Amino acid sequence: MTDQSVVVMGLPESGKTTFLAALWHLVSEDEVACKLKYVTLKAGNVDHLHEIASRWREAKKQERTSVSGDKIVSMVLKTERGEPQTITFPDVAGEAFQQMWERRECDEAVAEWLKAPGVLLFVHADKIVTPRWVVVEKILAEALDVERETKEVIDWSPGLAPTQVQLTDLLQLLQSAPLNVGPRRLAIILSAWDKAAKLELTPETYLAKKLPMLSQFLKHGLNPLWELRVYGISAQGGEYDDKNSSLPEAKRLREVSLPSERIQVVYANNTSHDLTEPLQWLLMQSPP
Ligand SMILES: Nc1nc2c(ncn2[C@@H]2O[C@H](COP(=O)(O)OP(=O)(O)OP(=O)(O)O)[C@@H](O)[C@H]2O)c(=O)[nH]1
Ligand SMILES: [Mg+2]
Repeated sequence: MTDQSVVVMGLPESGKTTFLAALWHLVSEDEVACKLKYVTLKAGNVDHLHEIASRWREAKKQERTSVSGDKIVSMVLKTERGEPQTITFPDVAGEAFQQMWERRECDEAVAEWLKAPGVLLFVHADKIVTPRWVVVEKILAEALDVERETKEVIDWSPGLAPTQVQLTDLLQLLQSAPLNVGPRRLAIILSAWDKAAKLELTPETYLAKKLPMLSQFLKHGLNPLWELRVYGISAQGGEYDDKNSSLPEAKRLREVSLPSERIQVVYANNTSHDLTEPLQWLLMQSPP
């Protein structure tokens, strides 16, 4: 058996825990065809997985992962050729990654995880903070005939930086000492893809349109030993209920007879329900 680590990265509320919840349901219930099959679960994380998967099945949003509450999730999955692989992923709070950008700090435990050869980088497709241009805002305000708020001056802080700036910096940190470990596979996951799908773009084109600087960095600034794929993933299939809401969409999703069929995974022009597809790619040996 080979042991592999996959690190799940992403700014706060980028869809990391929801992905793990849906993955656990998918592999443990075996309702649809998947590239990797469930064999067994390693100790230490069972309660967390059951809890998040149960929320997922009930079409309820996940709780925010607390900074002190990172959970290590470790499961044995089998490839199509029958080879078992232990895959370990930490369910880390997004604040840990934001802190790397804002304060140039990182816990030792998180730094160790960040040396994994397989990286899943989550970006919530519908919560991208874009750069704001004063000139454009002025033109828009005039066109809409609304008064612009100009009285309050807000000091700049790193947390206000656009999503693509923060993510490009995180990737640069992974390519610099002490985290530069040589060849890696990077899967960028555009989560909540149900929100983006109406534009009918491939995930790669969506990324280039919505996060152009990150897209250019991926083309020209990535370590040449790294390999990249961009996925669009809807781990929920639509909007789930939170504490205060009871949405018709969540009700519709609860009524899908096989819950695994809520999941949508898009790579280039192919669509499936198989969340293990990016994992299988991350675990594959690169050609020599
Ligand atoms: N519409 C839609 N929303 C999603 C999907 N996946 C995640 N979300 C929403 O995205 C938000 C964040 O999801 P989480 O899985 O909690 O994100 P996280 O990255 O674990 O967040 P932290 O624990 O704060 O770091 C929640 O409101 C989810 O309901 C999806 O497939 N579709
Ligand atoms: Mg979380």
